[in-house]
Amino acid sequence: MIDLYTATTPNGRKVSIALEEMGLPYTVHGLKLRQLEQKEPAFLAINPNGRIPAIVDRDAGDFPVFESGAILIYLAEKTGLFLPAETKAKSRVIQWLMFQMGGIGPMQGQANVFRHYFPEKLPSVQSRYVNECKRLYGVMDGQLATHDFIAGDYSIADMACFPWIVQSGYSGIELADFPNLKRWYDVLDARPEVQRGMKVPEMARPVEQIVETGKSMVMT
Ligand SMILES: N[C@@H](CCC(=O)N[C@@H](CS)C(=O)NCC(=O)O)C(=O)O
Repeated sequence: MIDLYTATTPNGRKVSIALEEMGLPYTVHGLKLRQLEQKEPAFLAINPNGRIPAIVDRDAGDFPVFESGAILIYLAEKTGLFLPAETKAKSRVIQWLMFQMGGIGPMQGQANVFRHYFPEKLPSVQSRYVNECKRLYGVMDGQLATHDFIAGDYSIADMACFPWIVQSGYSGIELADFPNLKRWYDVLDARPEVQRGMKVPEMARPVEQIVETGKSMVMT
């Protein structure tokens, strides 16, 4: 059994999508980020960085894993699914996973902060992050012009990117400007496992803390 510590954010949902796709049984612990449950000592013992997601593998001596990309690799290696064993194919998946972890995630996260939460309106800063996101979306769109999925076959790299692309409109990006990415998005969006993973954790917060963004709900 896997314990999943998560919240209603893209980084959390990468992991619930992967757990659903891999058919692994898991228990969800939804953390209230606004109440700083992720900074509690009990959670810091699992993730010293004090952020979601994190997992504890109860079948592996209560082994804790933090950082969503590391969690996806751990789960893929545990199950032998969605990460090829062959060195070059595996490298391709990890390259695109790192592209998401170091690019799409941080840049789109900052775009959201400066567009929606930061007290001052700083147009040049907003443009900086939104434009960098558009550039990264263009890179994905180019890759998907010649590939069905981001790294060849469907993999943990796709699972890592999807919950961020779901939020494109909220981040000031028009998905229709990236037709190959939109085609890929529609394929993933139709998968029942992805749909189930995107619903984790169930909403447990007052509605005024939540912004409706198309099919996904994100924290304000
Ligand atoms: N690189 C980390 C980022 C994790 C992260 O930023 N988590 C956010 C939610 S998506 C969080 O826990 N924010 C609350 C906080 O920083 O206290 C990962 O991919 O796991």
